[in-house]
Amino acid sequence: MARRLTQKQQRRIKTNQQQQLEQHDDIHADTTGITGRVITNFGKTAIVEIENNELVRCHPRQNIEQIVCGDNVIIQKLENQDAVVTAILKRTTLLKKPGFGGKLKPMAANIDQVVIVMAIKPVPNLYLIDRYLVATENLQARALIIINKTDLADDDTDLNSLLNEYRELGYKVLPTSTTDSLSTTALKAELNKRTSIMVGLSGVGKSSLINTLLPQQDIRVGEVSAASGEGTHTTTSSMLYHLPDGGDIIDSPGVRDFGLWNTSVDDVLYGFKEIRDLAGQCKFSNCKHEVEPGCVINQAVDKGLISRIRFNSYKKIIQEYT
Ligand SMILES: Nc1nc2c(ncn2[C@@H]2O[C@H](COP(=O)(O)OP(=O)(O)OP(=O)(O)O)[C@@H](O)[C@H]2O)c(=O)[nH]1
Ligand SMILES: [Mg+2]
Ligand SMILES: [Zn+2]
Repeated sequence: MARRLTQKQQRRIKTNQQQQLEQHDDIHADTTGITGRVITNFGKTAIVEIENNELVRCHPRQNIEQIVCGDNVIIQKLENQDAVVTAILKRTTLLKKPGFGGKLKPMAANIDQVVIVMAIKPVPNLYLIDRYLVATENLQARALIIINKTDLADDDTDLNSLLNEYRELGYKVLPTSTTDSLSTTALKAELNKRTSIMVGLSGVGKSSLINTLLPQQDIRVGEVSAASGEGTHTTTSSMLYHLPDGGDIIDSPGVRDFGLWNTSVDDVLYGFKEIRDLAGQCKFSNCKHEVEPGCVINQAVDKGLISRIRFNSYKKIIQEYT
């Protein structure tokens, strides 16, 4: 349950926020110092990588906005104490996730690819994939869909129809298993030259997959306990790793949703590329694609040109998130 703040606390937070806004310009103007990239952050501490792969323990200057994994920052080293992050450089993208009370909080920055990881068992949830895709499209990042744990597939698993559903839309879909090195080599090729983030429910194998790509690092990998279905060594904070063949990958804690709070109907439409491509052709320019006559989207669904499952996801996201 969200923590309730007293009126006094609320007033103090308001004043603090006001002060932060006023000082904001100063922070960004202060760009003397050493440039680095945030590898991880926990509480009030960040680990920043500077030149020669040196890792520096830092604290953000008090008036600075929340820094996140993947941020490019300016730091100042101090004698006999932790360094200070004095500025955040302009971000190309900022991925957010809901924090306590449903308020969005930043999760990772400067991402150009979102790797959506599903496990083949239990059956991948297409509605969840569609929600991740809407957030990814709106982030202007590339989406890569991974169906992991293919070694667990049995005769009933219809892997191909799953793969094709999204391949037909133009998304790259890779089946993987940590026991199949060909599949992880294919994954490695997709991560090259990009900053990617792994997202997906807890226990689908995000950390395990990253582990297969790194020479020595031992990321803690969770055993999904049969009783609770919860991961026990679950990843608790996002962490950026360099891949030996190029590219950076951010491991993130399992999240059910990101970036879909305060979403507009237009954002949701933008998230479904096959629907957005047709939307301008409806008879009425303000068509909501519900029961209007001359709705090209509904016609395309009836003709099988747009998948009914995807159209249902579209309607459900609008209902739940806008
Ligand atoms: N059979 C099989 N098990 C796998 C595979 N990948 C991961 N696992 C197992 O799945 C469990 C969860 O793996 P993790 O890598 O911790 O999952 P995660 O997605 O990082 O989970 P969180 O950090 O909680 O978000 C572990 O017991 C892994 O050994 C796979 O390809 N096949
Ligand atoms: Mg993990
Ligand atoms: Zn329409």
